[in-house]
Amino acid sequence: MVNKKTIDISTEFLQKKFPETPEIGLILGSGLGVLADEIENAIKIPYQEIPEFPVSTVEGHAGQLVYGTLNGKTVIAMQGRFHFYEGYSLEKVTFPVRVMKKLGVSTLIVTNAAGGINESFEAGDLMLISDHINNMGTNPLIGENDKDLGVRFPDMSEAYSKELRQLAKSVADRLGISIQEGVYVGNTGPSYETPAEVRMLRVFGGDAVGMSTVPEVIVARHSGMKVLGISCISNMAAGILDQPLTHDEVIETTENVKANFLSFVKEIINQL
Ligand code: 6GU
Repeated sequence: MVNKKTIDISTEFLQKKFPETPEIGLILGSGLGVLADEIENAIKIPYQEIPEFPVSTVEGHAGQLVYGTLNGKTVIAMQGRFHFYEGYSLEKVTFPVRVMKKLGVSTLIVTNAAGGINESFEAGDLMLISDHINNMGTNPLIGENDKDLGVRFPDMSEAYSKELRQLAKSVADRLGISIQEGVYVGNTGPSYETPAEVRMLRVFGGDAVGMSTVPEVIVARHSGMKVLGISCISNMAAGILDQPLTHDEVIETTENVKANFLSFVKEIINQL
């Protein structure tokens, strides 16, 4: 179970640094961290400086929180997230979401790079997440439930807000950006799927597959936040095209859709 005290300690540390309550939280996926560079009057806080935040076990920087304004709204963004495949428990993976909630965030925009399962998709597409399949074999809420954080058995029938999806679709229309919509499958990684696994996930109803997002969204819903999810289809999943998957391709594609992604998310925030 999450220790409320640790949430409070991180939150109080951050509140002292922030002049106002952030209303919108952003989790930025692989290659999509550039959105945080657009935040005005930014206050940047490396994760390792935040007491009780998960510590990076690998060398290099795990990432940072970026607080400030985006289109007039007060936001807090995670530039870099914690992944299950890195060895963090799901409690640690989702800890920043608990802190965002405690800070006052009511709407969470979650982004990721994902592999396309739906054969009508192509690399470079943006996909609104309509729903997800938790294929991680575990759940961040396992353990004793703290009633102050949410109910024991949270409803997941509208994990991704219908209202926010409608708003996102009207924004895409207006900007002339074409978007897909579909079901995101959360796998643990770090190996990519085999072609047989991709066929199985397609039969299961998946449209895209990645290694994140599902735990964070479960915790966001447990804590009563509204969620909008956006996947950048960085590549087609294994076995669809006759080519191997590389992380370089993931980064290269996100580089190419950056401009669309930025204007899309910024305009959604403007409309919130
Ligand atoms: Cl093909 N699979 C998974 N699990 N994650 C990905 C991906 C594929 N492409 C980008 N991220």
